[in-house]
Amino acid sequence: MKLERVELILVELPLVEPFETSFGRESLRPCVLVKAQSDGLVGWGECVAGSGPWYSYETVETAWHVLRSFLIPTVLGRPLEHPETMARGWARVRGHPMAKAGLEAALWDLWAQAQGISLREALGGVKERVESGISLGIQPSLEALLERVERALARGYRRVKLKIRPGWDVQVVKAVRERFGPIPLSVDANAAYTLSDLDTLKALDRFELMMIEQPFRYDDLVDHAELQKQLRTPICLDESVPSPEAARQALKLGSGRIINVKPGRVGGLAAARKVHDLCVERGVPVWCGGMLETGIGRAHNVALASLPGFTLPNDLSESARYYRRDLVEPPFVLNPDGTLPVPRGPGIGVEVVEERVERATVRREAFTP
Ligand code: SMG
Ligand code: MG
Repeated sequence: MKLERVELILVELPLVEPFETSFGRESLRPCVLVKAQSDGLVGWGECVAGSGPWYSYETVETAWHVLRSFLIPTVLGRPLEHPETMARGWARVRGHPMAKAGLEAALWDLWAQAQGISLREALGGVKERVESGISLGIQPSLEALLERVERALARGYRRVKLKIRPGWDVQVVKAVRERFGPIPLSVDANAAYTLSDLDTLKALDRFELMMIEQPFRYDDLVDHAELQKQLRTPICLDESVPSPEAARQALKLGSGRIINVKPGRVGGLAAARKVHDLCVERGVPVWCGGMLETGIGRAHNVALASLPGFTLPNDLSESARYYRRDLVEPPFVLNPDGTLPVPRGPGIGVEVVEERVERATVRREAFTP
């Protein structure tokens, strides 16, 4: 069995509603899909790089370039082996974790199918359902936010995360606490603060939040460690952990007490599992983050979140919260207990509806040996 063909497909999908964070507002989600073929099987991956270098330096265009020029050529025409073995081919490529994760994801799907097992089994996952949380973007008004929190709770989400930035923080959290009481609540700053905002962060410390996610710079570990010493609330690192090695350093420095695991940010599912294993060893809880994935990336993330160390609710919401018509069937629908089912079929366990992919496609390019 050889890897016969890899195709890159740039799709654009309108979000059900715009998503606003401290670094910007997004209404149309572009993403690069990776379709890998071998011996009659098709594996799918999703690259989570966005339209601009805001969340990280990667973009749709840098990912496309790195995939086509440096990553795909290292695996094309080779015998299909375990994704970790295949990934050794691009080990010398520095950075670009989202590009790597997109291709590796397609190989995981393909390889699991070739073994006749689910991605969950391939990764060593144990859970049949994973806890679902919701991340609520910055809203035009407090009323709009309160209404969304109410809807999320009624729908059964097990944790609500609020995006914050200077000017949309303490008062917002206070209002949510006053209206909804002791619900599982967290905040995510996407790197919008510095040590000079200590007063604000200390004010947030009084609201019994489950965590404060990524308050400081995307590449900082030192100031986060300083801050963690001064707060009761656990700091959760997201952007600051671009690899398993960075996770190890962050835990050594005490830069946070929780890690948000995103395969795209750390270079793939194998690297994500390494972060998980390291955290389990050290008694640090992890949860799976989200990048507004379509059902393809979501299926990979749900399988990852079935590993035993994912003990906190994940940023894995149901399909309908993001897209009117997801790219997969069946779409992800929340169970009444606020969990998402982990698909049991071979590979990612959901069917990619090619006709919907086609309709969302902006550009595609196929590679053969
Ligand atoms: O997929 O539900 C989701 C979004 C979760 O808030 C979310 N992600 O920093 O954790 C984060 C943000 C990054 C999103 S940028 C597109
Ligand atoms: Mg985050």
